[in-house]
Amino acid sequence: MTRYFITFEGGEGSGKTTQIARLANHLRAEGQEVVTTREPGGSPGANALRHVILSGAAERLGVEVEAMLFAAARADHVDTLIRPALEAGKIVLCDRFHDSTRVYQFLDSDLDPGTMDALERAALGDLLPNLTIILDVPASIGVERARQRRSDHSPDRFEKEDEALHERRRQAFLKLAEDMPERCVVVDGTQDEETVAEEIGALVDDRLGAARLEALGQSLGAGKTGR
Ligand code: Z5A
Repeated sequence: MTRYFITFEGGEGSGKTTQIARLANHLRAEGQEVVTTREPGGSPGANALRHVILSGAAERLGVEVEAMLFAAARADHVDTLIRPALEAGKIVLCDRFHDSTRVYQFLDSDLDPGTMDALERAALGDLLPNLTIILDVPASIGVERARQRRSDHSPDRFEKEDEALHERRRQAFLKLAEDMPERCVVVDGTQDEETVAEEIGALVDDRLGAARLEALGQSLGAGKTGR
């Protein structure tokens, strides 16, 4: 059993939901226990907040309150679903996580970065993803994909925003990857679905192999010192 936490990030329509489903199938076929989830939401408490946030009901309260609501939803999600699944040795795949708050709430806002750090500490404690896959597509492609898929419902609070802002967010995700190359890997989401899935499957197999070797090394080391 390999306890491992993978988050997927990127703009809307970048293919996160599609690729999480494909990666879950790939890992389950290898015999792994996998939990898939998403933010905002993923637990009953967080799902109640998802509706408040995406309907736009909280928008007039300002970006700081919205950031707090995302953090409150995340704290419930981490405590009731993510941490228990990891402690049970499962692999958790999560559609968006704390990097989305960094990009969506803190980019272009005059919020104090100290607020962001405090909210992250409160929601995450010492939990960080082992791997973050950033699906990169130009905003024009992502927005168009989301628009086509949406034919039967009106755009939510974030889908209404203009393409230039979505493009700035894309650049902010790329900057996160540049700043944290160990944790964040950028995958070209403009490739066809199958090619993206193969690239992600190979990347995750590699990382899981390395994590198992490291865990084995640690247990052998502990065995030696325990003698
Ligand atoms: N938000 C925030 O502000 N702060 C936070 O802390 C968090 C979130 C956690 C949640 O929206 C919103 O909350 C989000 C940020 C904000 N808003 N925005 N923008 P959501 O959960 O409703 O949706 P989303 O996260 O933005 O994802 P999405 O729009 O559902 O897209 P996706 O999951 O990345 O893509 P998809 O559903 O897999 O694919 C979209 C379409 O493209 C679909 O028809 C696919 O069949 C198609 N597709 C997928 N892959 C391909 C390829 N490779 N080629 C062609 N077509 C493809």
